[in-house]
Amino acid sequence: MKKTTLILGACGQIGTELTLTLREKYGNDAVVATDIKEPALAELKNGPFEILDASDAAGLRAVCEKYNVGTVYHLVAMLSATGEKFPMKAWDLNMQSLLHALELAKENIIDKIFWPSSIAVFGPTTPKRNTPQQTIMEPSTVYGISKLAGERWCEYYYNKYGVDVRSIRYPGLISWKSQPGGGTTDYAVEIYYKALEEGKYTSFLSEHRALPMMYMEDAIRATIELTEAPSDQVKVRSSYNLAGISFDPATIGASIQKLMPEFELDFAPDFREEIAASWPESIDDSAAQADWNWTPKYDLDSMTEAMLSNLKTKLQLS
Ligand code: AKB
Repeated sequence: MKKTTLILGACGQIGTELTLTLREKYGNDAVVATDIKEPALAELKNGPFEILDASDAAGLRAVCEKYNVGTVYHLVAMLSATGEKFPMKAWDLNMQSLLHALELAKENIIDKIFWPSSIAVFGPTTPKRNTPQQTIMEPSTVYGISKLAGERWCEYYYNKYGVDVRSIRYPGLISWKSQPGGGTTDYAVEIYYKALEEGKYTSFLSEHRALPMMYMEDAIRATIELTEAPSDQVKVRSSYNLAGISFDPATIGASIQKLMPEFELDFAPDFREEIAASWPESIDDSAAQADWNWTPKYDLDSMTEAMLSNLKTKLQLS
């Protein structure tokens, strides 16, 4: 039986698009989608789909054996804002599910793991601009602490057991096919929905709170490029910095106003402002560029154009 690819968290913001892209590339049956819940998007059932709680070690092992899984894309996590409300749940989910996958790779039940880290591994003491690959890392959120611990585990399993694990520190991801949930960077998706539906938006981050961001199409391409790169090119086994676009709420608002001059934006920062204030404003990803030739395609205005036109069709607005 040919090896298959397994997606954990296939109904989430990244999982949805990654599943669709990999199935287009390799065929529906080659990609097994799993999630703790049934998919809202019927297309995710065009290939094998299993209900799976990624923190259930026995369930994960059974699915890997049933489908002869080679590569696992592990996309299950509780994000920064929700993690602050449920710290122990976030820690348990984020750590257990990763360790179960690493153990399966150590036992050679699976061959390779992609696991996402985040800009949340950085904290208030990290240099804010052009944040280097290696720098001070003192995250102040439970999510960030779990991602930093996860990075250390990934590198440990690679060094000790030769587990082929690959990872990216995702910036905030902006997409139209599926929505994010529970993150601090989610405002940059909501703003496009509200612009089209209501012509105005109140940002939960302040006007000049800049963060590293990326359009989903670039993030999916980076994820697949890194996971499929020859092993000797993957020199960082904790997690790679990845840069796309850096902007603040006022600047994304101005980008929308170029196409929708009547769009109104105001600001009412809430608890997520403090989380965002602890993160970098921009990222140095020269290691990803040098090791596996990473280059983003989208800038802010091309992303705005793509988001508004795709969402208009999706929301059936004229
Ligand atoms: C979040 O806001 O929590 C995530 C992230 C930056 O990892 N989008």
